[in-house]
Amino acid sequence: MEIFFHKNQMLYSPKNEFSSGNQLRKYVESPNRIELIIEEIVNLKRDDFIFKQPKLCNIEIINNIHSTDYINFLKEIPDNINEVAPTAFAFPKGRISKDSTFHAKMGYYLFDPSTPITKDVYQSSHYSTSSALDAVNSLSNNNLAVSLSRPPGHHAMTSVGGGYCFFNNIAIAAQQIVNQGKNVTILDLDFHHGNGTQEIFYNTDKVQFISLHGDTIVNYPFYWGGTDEIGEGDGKGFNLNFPLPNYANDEKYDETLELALIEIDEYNPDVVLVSMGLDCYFKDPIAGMNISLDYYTKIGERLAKFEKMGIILEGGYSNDIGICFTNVLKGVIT
Ligand code: SP5
Ligand code: ZN
Repeated sequence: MEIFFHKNQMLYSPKNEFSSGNQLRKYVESPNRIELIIEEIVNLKRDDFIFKQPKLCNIEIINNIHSTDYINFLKEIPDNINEVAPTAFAFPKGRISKDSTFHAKMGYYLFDPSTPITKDVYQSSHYSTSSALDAVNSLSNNNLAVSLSRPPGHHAMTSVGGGYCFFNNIAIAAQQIVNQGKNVTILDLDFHHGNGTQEIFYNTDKVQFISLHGDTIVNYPFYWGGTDEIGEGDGKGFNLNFPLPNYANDEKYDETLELALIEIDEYNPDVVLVSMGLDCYFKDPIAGMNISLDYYTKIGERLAKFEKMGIILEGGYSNDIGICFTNVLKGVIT
């Protein structure tokens, strides 16, 4: 099994974020998350787990999903920007000009202030996406692939980033498979609803999107993630949300996961891509579910039946993220 990751994904390392109102707090989506995961993978001492560096992908591939002006916004960070976040938003709708200030552009291209902009955001995001793409491309020769994508991706929409996400890594990778005439299921197991992935594939039947998440009436990202969001047009019936009650335990989660897996069997995709967040873990500092370390192995066991699968990292912020992640891998492999 090949595990994709590039050291330039570590460059993006903001100090603070605005969160839950007006409090400034430490940015939890840190490069250390990847270090913890790599450390645990190395500890497994399996010579069939091979780390690979992705090659930087062509921007046209990202442009299949994200608009040119959004990509350029992230690419053209002014030299004097150190670490800034938007505080005024183009809500409910607005306009932007090439002469707008950078502050104004941030409020147009980001949907929340927890996504700080630094000079490294583009470079790290480009490599994060490249890792996901190369992992998914490796599925033509292998049945299983892993991408340690960071920054994560599932909150990023076509033309707006948010929730620590800039490029929607899994969506960009899924689109590559669709372009080969195949169908994909994206199973999103991050604690937070994958609103970006949902938006991107809302009108297509080529990608089935299934998300299990903390109920968004009371949890981030708040405005999406209900059971009534089922897709539109050709996509109707191919978007499935499974909101879970706060502090749902292993048993409740497993019951719901089984329902989701039945839906995937019915859809019968060529490839399954998993948005693997580890923030349902009971010790996660920002989320609110009650999943145990052992249950992460069980999740892996449940996923093991898929013939072609790519596991793409999303969130997960506890110091046990490495153990959570390798427990999933152990479950998939055995
Ligand atoms: C990829 C991903 O997991 N993104 C998550 C982004 C969540 N951002 C805002 C979280 C605010 C949570 N506030 C919780 C306070 C806990 N005491
Ligand atoms: Zn999350």
